[in-house]
Amino acid sequence: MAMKVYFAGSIRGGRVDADLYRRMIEYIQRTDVVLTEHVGKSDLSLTEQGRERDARIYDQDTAWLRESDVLIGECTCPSLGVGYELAYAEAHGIPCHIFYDKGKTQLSAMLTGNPYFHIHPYSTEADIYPVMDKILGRS
Ligand code: 6K6
Repeated sequence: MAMKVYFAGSIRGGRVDADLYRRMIEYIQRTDVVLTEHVGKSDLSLTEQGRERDARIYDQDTAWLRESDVLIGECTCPSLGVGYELAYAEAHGIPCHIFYDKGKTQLSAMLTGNPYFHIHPYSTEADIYPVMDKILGRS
């Protein structure tokens, strides 16, 4: 059965890796469902929406998190929102897989130091996809 995947990637933290997020999302979507497809879109709004509209984003995203089978995060670009989502997922027992480009960043010790998280440093984008296959039970 298709897995429900919560894909987490930086939005207001910076969109430098948005194209990578889109490719990772498309790869997951070959067999599984991505609840957060918007994270890979190039045209999404980065500006603060006001407390009320942001509250709707928070309510929707936390509902999706609770119903997801797994969180896959791309964490090369640091994001407060993604950090929050990881802690929220842990609190709800959702398995979390974190990818980051080890040539570009060093992950926070609050992630690498927590054995709950499955951490996947990579050197090139091509390294990501075989690991993703394992996470999604394709190999
Ligand atoms: C509307 C349509 C597309 O984007 C929007 C408005 N913003 C957000 N919509 C949905 N989820 C969001 C939005 N802003 C942040 N998030 C969630 O936080 C995503 O699930 C990302 O994984 C994470 C990014 O956090 P920041 O701190 O980098 O924004």
